[in-house]
Amino acid sequence: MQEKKSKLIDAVIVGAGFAGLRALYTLRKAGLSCLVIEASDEVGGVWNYNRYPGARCDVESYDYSYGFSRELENEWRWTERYAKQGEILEYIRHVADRFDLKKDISFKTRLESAQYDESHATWNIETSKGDRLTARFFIMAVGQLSKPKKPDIKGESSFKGNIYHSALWPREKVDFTGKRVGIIGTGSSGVQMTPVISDQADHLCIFQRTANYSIPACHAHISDEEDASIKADYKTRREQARNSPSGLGFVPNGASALDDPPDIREKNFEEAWNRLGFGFALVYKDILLNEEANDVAKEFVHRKIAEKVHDPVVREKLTPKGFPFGAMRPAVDHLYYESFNRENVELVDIKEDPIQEITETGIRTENNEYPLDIIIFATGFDVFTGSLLAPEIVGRNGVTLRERWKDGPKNYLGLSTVGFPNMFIMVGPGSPSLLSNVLVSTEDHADFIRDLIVNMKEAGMDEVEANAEAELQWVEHVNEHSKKTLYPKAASYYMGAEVPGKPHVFMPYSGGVRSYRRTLYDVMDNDWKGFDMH
Ligand code: N01
Repeated sequence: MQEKKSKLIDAVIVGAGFAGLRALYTLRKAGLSCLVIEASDEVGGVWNYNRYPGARCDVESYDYSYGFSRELENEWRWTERYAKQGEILEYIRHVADRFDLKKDISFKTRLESAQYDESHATWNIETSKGDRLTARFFIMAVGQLSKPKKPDIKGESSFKGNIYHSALWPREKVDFTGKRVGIIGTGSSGVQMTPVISDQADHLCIFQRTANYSIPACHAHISDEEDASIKADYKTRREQARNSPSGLGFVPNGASALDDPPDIREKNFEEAWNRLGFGFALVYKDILLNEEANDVAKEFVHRKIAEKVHDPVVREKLTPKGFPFGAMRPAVDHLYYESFNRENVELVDIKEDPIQEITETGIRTENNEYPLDIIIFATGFDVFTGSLLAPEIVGRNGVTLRERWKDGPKNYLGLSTVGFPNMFIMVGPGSPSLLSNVLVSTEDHADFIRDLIVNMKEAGMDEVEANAEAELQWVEHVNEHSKKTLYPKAASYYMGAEVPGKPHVFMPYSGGVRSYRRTLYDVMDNDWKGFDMH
């Protein structure tokens, strides 16, 4: 990759994950010169970093993939219903090679700062390599789960064993044989790695602060017949996903959980539990909207946990309390609850017995000591805004994005922020983002940004920026819509609760990908309403 200095580039895109690559493909095809800057030496974003044992996607492979190329769809052969991290990374590498994307990616290059130059309507961008780039458009495709979060626990540096974070997992294999392992955190990452590590380790301690819900993944290999049958009508499947609220590839049930008699409801729950993974939460239209409907789903799930976990004390601790089912993102697991029936697995409730320090030989809680050889932080991320606010992004009049968003993210459609012309954010706060199949959201955003830029160029405009009133209304709409759901009833990352001191506002748009896309089309059809162009 040749260093590109001072030459005016049409679009600098930050991040070579699914979103950045799709933006690169799409904008390049529209005739724009593009450069992607990527901190790693690899494409893949989160799928490049989260290499922990058991890492998989909980959206079905055929839906968690790009829909822009029929040839790509037909030639790629998924092997499992829910792909493992390695297979997804192979897929992204394949896409990058197939469409010759790497020639426009500068690897091992981190964004340091971006400053808007009002006199030229361009962005001046500085990278960790010392490059100074000038771009007409600046696109942040940095992902929502890309700034790992690790608690500051006293004594960590004294630990004689190895410490890992789920999202910064080494490329070489970690051997757990004969080891005493501790996992801190029971979100999706902790839940996925628990059964795999418990198979290998001598002893595994799970340090749980909040019990969350988990739904069985129902893994399955894809037969040649199934692959052929999906590919024969892939278009319909894609349309179904695009037109469902979550962007997942199945038809949601339009009925209320309260309308069906208990025996029918039980049958529907049972079928969904054994087939749909994350889609279980959508088996009735109101599970995530109405507390009463949620309670019946919750009761079913609590029964399932009880059937799986033998020890009554452990069962009680693993049963979530105090928030609606699905209000915090549930995990999708393979034999998570069952792991706690193993002799070598121990659950430590750190709400009851908080961690005091990491010692040379393990973890000391208020009442106990746990000798360990390996400690794993599965403690998640500074979600939604972490990676957007890490670099110094300076808009009009020297105002930084950090200052502009100090009370929470403010933007129009999740895409554009007042005071930051010609800058776009992909799949971030204010858009369906993590409340959707992010591949559907990614493609919607890439296409919308392309259409907007092409339109601007045709109209001879230099600058585009969210209009202050449209931004205000959108932020209000995102907040108001969240109140129709049960999401705000849990202290989760949807609410900014994962990082102490972070503004408590609802981050993603909860209206679903279909209605969101309709809004995008409406904006396009009405002369890009809500955007000011100069
Ligand atoms: O992170 P999390 P994750 N002391 O934030 C605990 C996606 N994903 O990496 O709830 C002790 O969910 C924290 O406890 P609490 C998916 O969107 C997808 O697991 O804050 N514990 C929680 O238990 C997912 O939602 C896939 O009380 C601390 C855990 O750490 C998102 O990534 C796979 C703590 C963090 O859970 C994030 O998942 C993996 C502290 N100081 C991830 N701080 C699939 O596609 C935090 N915790 C399947």
